[in-house]
Amino acid sequence: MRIIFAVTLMIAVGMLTGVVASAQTPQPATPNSAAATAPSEPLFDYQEVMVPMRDGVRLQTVIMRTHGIEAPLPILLKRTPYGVPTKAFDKMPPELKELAADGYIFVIQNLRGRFKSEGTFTLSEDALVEHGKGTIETRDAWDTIDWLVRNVPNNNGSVGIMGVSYAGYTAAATLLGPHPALKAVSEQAAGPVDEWMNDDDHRYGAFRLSYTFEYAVMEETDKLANSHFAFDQWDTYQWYLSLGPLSNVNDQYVHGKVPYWNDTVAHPNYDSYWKSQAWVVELDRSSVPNLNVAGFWDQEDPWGAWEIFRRAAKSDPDHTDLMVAGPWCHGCWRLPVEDKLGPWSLGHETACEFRETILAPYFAYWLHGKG
Ligand code: PG9
Repeated sequence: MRIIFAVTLMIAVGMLTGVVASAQTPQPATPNSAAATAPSEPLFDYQEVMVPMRDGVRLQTVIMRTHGIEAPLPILLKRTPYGVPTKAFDKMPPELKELAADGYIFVIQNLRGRFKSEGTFTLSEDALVEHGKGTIETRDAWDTIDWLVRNVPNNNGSVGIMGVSYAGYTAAATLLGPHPALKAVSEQAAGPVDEWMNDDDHRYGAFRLSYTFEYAVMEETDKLANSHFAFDQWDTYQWYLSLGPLSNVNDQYVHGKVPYWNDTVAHPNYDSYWKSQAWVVELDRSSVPNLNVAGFWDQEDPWGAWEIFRRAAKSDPDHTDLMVAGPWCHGCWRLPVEDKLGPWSLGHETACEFRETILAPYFAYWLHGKG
């Protein structure tokens, strides 16, 4: 482990109150002045496009350029199964504030088979490894980046990819076959990397029933939504206790319609089904600068991030395999402020500090050439 920024953090809360604000932040209207009636400037220019992949499948993609910056800007991509914004953000999302101040073309894309993206989404096949070529997400990211640098007006030719959890996995999967324009990756709470060994659905093979069932239902019952299973009682622990054998999930509730659930219960052991999806075993070098982020208190993906870091460190001559870990739950460094663990004060703000002093400078360096 070459470089670890253990984020037990450095700057006092008081010093953080003046966090960088976007130059585009709308000013409060002044009563009885022209400004009171003039429409405020948008934060972003918005466009939705369908980006073609090499097999003809087109992916729903939103492009949001920081408004009001004329210079060519880098592209910062996120690839997600959870949906894309239907219009430009009219308030700055806290997790983008520090980045947006530098100016980016933010691109958010639905994975194949999710929402308006064409093709089929299956939780397992999307992580299937093709030796030497990565996963389907390695390939779709490559095609997307290729299209973006050729077609998005006024981009500077440099692309970054960033995301948390599933979008952390899709970011990390680019390390297995990066497009030449991809200059920086930040995979965050990135998992799973080996779904039977650890992360979301198992702990060394011990099955996490409620998480696996509810997540598979969420992603695989409706293409156009993140669905939540309709429990008929408040106490879901009791619901699971009363369920009886696992076969009752299909017999009584989802009737074989959730592929990932069917596959998971059909493969209780570490067999070729799981091994063929353990994409991280293909990772043996830091192919692109990568800022890996993990939370010490992440109950979903506590392992994948570290495993990616460990494997990428096998060949890292330029010291670009970086790790940040902090006192965070799953993705909690995106919160507006994070100075507590549950009810307990940590005595220190950690989320803005991470974004302002580590994340934004990292992308500014690799994509804007600043710093
Ligand atoms: N931990 C979630 C997940 C990632 C990948 C596969 C399955 C689940 C997530 O929060 O996105």
